[in-house]
Amino acid sequence: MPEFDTVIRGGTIVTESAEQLADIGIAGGKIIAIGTGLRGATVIDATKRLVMPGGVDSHCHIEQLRADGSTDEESFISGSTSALAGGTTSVVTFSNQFKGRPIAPSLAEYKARAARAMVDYAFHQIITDPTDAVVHDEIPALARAGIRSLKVFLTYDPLHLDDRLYLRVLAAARRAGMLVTVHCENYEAIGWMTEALLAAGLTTPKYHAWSRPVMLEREATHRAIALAELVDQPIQIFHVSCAEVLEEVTRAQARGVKVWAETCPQYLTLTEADMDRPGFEGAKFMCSPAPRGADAAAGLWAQIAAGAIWNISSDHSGFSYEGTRGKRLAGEAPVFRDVLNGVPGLAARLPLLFSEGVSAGRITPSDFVRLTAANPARLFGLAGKGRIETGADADIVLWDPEKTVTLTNGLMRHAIDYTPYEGRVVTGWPVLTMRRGEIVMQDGIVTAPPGSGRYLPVAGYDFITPTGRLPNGFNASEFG
Ligand code: DUC
Ligand code: ZN
Ligand code: ZN
Repeated sequence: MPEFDTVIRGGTIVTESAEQLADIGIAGGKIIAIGTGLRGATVIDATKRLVMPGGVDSHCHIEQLRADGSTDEESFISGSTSALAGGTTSVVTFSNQFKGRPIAPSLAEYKARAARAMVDYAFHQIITDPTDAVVHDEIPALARAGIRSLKVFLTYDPLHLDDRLYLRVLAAARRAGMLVTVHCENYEAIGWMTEALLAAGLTTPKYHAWSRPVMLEREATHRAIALAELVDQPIQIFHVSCAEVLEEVTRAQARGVKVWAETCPQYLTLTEADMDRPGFEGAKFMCSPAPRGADAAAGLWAQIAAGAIWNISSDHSGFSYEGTRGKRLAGEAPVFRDVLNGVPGLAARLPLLFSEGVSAGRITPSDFVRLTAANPARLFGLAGKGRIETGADADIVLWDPEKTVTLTNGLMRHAIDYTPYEGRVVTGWPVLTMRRGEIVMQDGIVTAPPGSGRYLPVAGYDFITPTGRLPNGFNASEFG
């Protein structure tokens, strides 16, 4: 008699702390046992494979709503296909608030769209307009509905918040028991630099990086942390682009501030030189913060090895190169100011990190699991995700650590017409993805039906409890 629905037999199980040659017994979509000689109705041979938790991508823009009623090109179906093809089983995506409008209607529409997903999903709520109604009624209602993370932008028209508005969001998050994630760049300085560059006739994608150099990200990161410290509100700094910015985070951590840093594969693999390709092609590599100089990746890898980066997400934000919905939304070859920022990376995230990290000897397989699955699940309160242990969801990826693949856009399985990683050779590849005990991708073929993903409501969790250390002991968030 089989003991389990499925047994994954004979692979090397990788957790964030250990590697172990063992079988996994799965029933009812959960991991029930880890041991040897397990018997299952279905047996998956994992000989010579690494058996790792399905990836948790805690920062990806999928089918994000735009103010004019349209959406980003990546749908929940294409985005899920791309994620599963790349070994990712859970995502956190972005519900948007539009200035002058309440949150509830756009969140309801976004939830309806997300119901077609094939990955499991939670939401961050972007806050662009923290009115009294938003901070006192809508944000607490979000927490009750299972949304426990807010995203704010310190730059970008029309999203950015000034310091006082940012403080209002921090205070509301503290009252509601939420995490705040922050896009850190200095709005005013970028605006001023952009005007100067355009006035000088410097308009091509290369100058995107010139308009927002490292010190503007570093300054905003410092400010974001200082204000979070004023309120005693835990935050995550999103998409840290280089080690100089990370220093602001590690100095604050040494003071006991609850702040975590995320980086993304684009900052480990692309550089500002990519935006200097002929014609408009540099637009394919434009994201914010901008990819930095040639030595930035080495600095980040050293910090990753030292444990200073909490997790690595894709910041998947796909805009096609051709056509009129993506990079050319504002014209055939618009000035850099008018090009949509973002690069697609849902499917490429794990293979790039495995190859550049594990295969290149910079991190261990356990580090890889911690950065791409366990830590994001822990930080965003995704219960049962990102871990191979009894009781956890059976979200599992079988990895062939030897397989060499040349990345092409076709392999990315997204709706975007290019990948910034075209032609890059990686070593290590996901060959089977299981989501809650079901095989949803095998050898590149994605079989999950639309709508089979589940919403992951997040309950209150201790990891993001404030420290209790307030300047002068005065809790301004109770009054502001
Ligand atoms: N920067 C963001 O902050 N989000 C989406 C893409 C980008 O480049
Ligand atoms: Zn951002
Ligand atoms: Zn983003």
